[in-house]
Amino acid sequence: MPVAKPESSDSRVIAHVDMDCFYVQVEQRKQPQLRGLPTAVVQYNEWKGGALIAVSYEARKFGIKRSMRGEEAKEVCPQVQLVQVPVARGKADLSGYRNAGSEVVSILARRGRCERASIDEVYLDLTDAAEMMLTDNPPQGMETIDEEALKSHILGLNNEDGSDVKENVRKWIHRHNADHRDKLLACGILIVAELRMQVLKETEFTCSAGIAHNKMLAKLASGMNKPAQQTVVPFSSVKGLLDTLPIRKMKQLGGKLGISLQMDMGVNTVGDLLQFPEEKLQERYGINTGTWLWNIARGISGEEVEGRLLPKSHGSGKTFPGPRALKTVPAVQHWLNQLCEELSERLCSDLDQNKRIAHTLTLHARAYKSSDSDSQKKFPSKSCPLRYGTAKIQEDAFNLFQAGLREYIGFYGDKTRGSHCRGWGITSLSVSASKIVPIPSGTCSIAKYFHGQSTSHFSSMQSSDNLNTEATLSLPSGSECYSEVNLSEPKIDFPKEESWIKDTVPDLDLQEQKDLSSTLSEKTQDGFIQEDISPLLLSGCLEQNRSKQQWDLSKDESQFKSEYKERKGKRLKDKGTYSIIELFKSYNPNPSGSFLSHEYNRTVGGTDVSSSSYSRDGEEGRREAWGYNIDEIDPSVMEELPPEIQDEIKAWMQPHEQRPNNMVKRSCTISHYFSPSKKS
Ligand code: DCP
Repeated sequence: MPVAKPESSDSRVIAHVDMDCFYVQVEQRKQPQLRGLPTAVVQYNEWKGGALIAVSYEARKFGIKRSMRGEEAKEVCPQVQLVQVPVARGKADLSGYRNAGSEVVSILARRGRCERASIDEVYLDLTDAAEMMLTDNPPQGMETIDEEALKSHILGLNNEDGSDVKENVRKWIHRHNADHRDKLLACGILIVAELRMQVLKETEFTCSAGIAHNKMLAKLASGMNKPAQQTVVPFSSVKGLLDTLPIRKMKQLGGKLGISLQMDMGVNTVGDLLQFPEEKLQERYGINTGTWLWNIARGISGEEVEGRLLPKSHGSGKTFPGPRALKTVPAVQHWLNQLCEELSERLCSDLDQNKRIAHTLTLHARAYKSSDSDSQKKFPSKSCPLRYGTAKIQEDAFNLFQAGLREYIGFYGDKTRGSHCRGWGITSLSVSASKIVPIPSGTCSIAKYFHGQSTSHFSSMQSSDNLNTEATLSLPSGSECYSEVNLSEPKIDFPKEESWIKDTVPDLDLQEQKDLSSTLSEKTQDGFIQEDISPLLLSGCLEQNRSKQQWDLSKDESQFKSEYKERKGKRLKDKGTYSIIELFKSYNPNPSGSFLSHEYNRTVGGTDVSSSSYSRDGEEGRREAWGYNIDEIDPSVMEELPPEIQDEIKAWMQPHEQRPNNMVKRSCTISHYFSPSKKS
């Protein structure tokens, strides 16, 4: 948790903008006849009319809530309009909502640093815009104040009975004797009101906002008055707001920490925290958390608005509640393939539109064992380096699932080997791609080449040879009795099927460490070394075939550790090459996933296409076949390439007669980087 910088935070102007009943608004824009009617968006699902995931404010007046099912909503309000979430690949398709969110973000980002926090939430740092307004056209001197700004709720403003609320707001904004902080907030009020009106004009969506001196307070405020309103927290009102605020309402205190504060420390409101000295909180919860708690009690938060318009990760998931739980490996694979296909599409468009690449693929699942006392055991999440291409993502995700399932079923699975009853069920599956970074600027020309060929090449790689059978899971074959598992037992819950990955995406650096330590400390029961070790470990090991089969399974722990150190050292040494190596590795179309394949080691003169292309005559042909001109390589890219590739490119750029003889042979390396290799 960030440690605050109290001295600077008072003079910032931060807004949190949250769309109102967002999915409903998106559907109402598509079907304008629904505007003004009690409407709810329902998750694709036939059971009891599906789960409500967004409810219009008109419907809320009838008591309709998000936790209800469609049929319940109809009972409460027969005229409620239920709209189904669009469906693609047998699951909810959220792309329309995501795109609508992007439309809003592009408008909000016009006045300051903008951080997209979720599918319908944005933080804005408007400090510079407010300072500028204060200099050029201060609100105190404005003759007229925009009507929308006058509708603001200013916490602490005395709106006694009978007083004209808008007039009070106007006076507050016009105050000449206000301190600098309040003057800045007054500018924030005008800027945010204007932005919200712009959003309405351009997208037809309404939103609500909180305006304060930091993110924490702005977020608290934005939910206070909805829909289509804005709430302001002047510095002088912070204490009053926090004194009575239930501790669990604070972001990050809804979970275990909040419970501990209540149970162990008797803290029920944020204000209750004020009684504890910082040292005491640090003693109990550690230095950082202790300081953070001490700060939030005083409304202090140094968390910066990150300039991020794009999501931190992409995810695709689906739940399979109750009787719909997946009970066979092929059923899981079927759904994983659907999810991976969607994920792959999104990764491609992110690459295409934003020039970003993702590095880590993670599989999450929820599962149950029907006849196991250890029913609390969670299905382990697994990660591995992400390789681009639908077939590869599908293959890797399936491998991650298999590894997770083995760990999950443990000895139980072994015991039932050969029997008909396996007794597990998967109630939710999701795949996500994280560690998304922009392609280093110098690599754009190369990326363009890869991207140009990627779609067709990768889509043609849909293979059936990656369909591992249950035998590889050490499970009995046949799936008949899976359906016999008693499914009345598992708890049926209906979380949303797909969700925007909010700030809950785990800190991957920490995750990597955890993954690594678990890899070092355990060799899985089946002798399969997990691939959810640090992706950096794998990327640092360029010569190492990533294919699991090629890991030396007999390695003991110390060998493994020393190898890790060695690879890590290499990675650090090759730091500058990391990003582009990752990029190339991701695009490496070799089905084995090997960076330096068998094919690469063949000498020139072999009959395979790639090696024959290194003859001088073949060189032009290869250039043509790639559709990529080597001369177009941005020189700045060179520094990022591994030394052997740099040598090779330099040699290519030299006049032919100056090339050292061995260069022809060495050019195999670059061919492997750049060429779409044959399927072996
Ligand atoms: N959403 C979802 N499943 C949930 C919660 C939300 O699919 N369990 C989707 C539908 C919502 C959107 O995310 O429209 C935004 O969620 P919010 O929590 O911001 O709620 P709304 O925007 O619907 O309503 P509000 O006006 O209360 O913010």
